[in-house]
Amino acid sequence: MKEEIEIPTDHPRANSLRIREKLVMNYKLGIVVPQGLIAHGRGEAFDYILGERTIKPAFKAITAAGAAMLLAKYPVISVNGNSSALAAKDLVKLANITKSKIEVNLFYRSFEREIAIKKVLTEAGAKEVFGVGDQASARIPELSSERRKVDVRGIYSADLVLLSLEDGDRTEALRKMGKKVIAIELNPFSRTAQYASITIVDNIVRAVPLLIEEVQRLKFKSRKELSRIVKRFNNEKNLGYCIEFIAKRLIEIRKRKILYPETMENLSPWL
Ligand code: PTJ
Repeated sequence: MKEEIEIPTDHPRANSLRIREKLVMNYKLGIVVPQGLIAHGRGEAFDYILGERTIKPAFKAITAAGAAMLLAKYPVISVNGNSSALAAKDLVKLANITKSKIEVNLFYRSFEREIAIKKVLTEAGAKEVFGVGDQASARIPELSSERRKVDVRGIYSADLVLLSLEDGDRTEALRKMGKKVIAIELNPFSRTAQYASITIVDNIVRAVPLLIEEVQRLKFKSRKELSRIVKRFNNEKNLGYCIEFIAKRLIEIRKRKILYPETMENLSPWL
């Protein structure tokens, strides 16, 4: 499917507009729900404040996430409409290098969407996709949304779940089941961000490629060293740094009327 409009390459917000086009196209294909477009808008607002770049605390979380995925016995990557539209290829690549399973898990569940998302993931190279139709017959306890439906061979049995663009209830419920949760979430105030074991406050389109690079680097480390990396990481503290970064950036913008990333150098050490 073609983009609605040709986005001028020299447009200052070309990248952001291209991402929007991707979501709109995927909405038309029945992969993204209309609510997903609204959710993206919330993410965009946070990304705008962050300066549309990966900040230092996100890099720290990515290192911890890479180590945790390599240490996990049964890692599963949970995919929904937005994440498959924005990062299917990279998520499949990440699954391959971390030996993770991939499962479709939707808030607005319908069989048609499950099949459409499975197709996207299969075309992106996934050999096996869990959580479609009757396969999602297991239940996450104490969760009433459609997200409670999981695959017994996937999320239900996982010791670690990587999820993104999500509502907080399931993260909390998965933690109660004793699972480690890695969340990719632009909003550090969200319940997902607060409940996850490791929160990567970054745009999924930047975070997953960086996570792949980090896993490639970390895979030569010993399990002892990987455990040390995970133990040293403190999610609450790291979220605090993200919030401090946002506060400083807002004050900086207010004081100097700056808006653009090239003027953000003075915000180090957070960048
Ligand atoms: O495909 P479904 O049926 O599972 O539905 C997916 C949506 C996204 C509609 C559903 O999970 C939902 O309603 O999510 P929320 O509660 O709106 O939360 C989405 C979160 O994703 C928000 O807190 C945003 O900040 C965040 N977000 C949006 N875009 C991005 C993002 N985080 C990282 N990268 C993004 N590109």
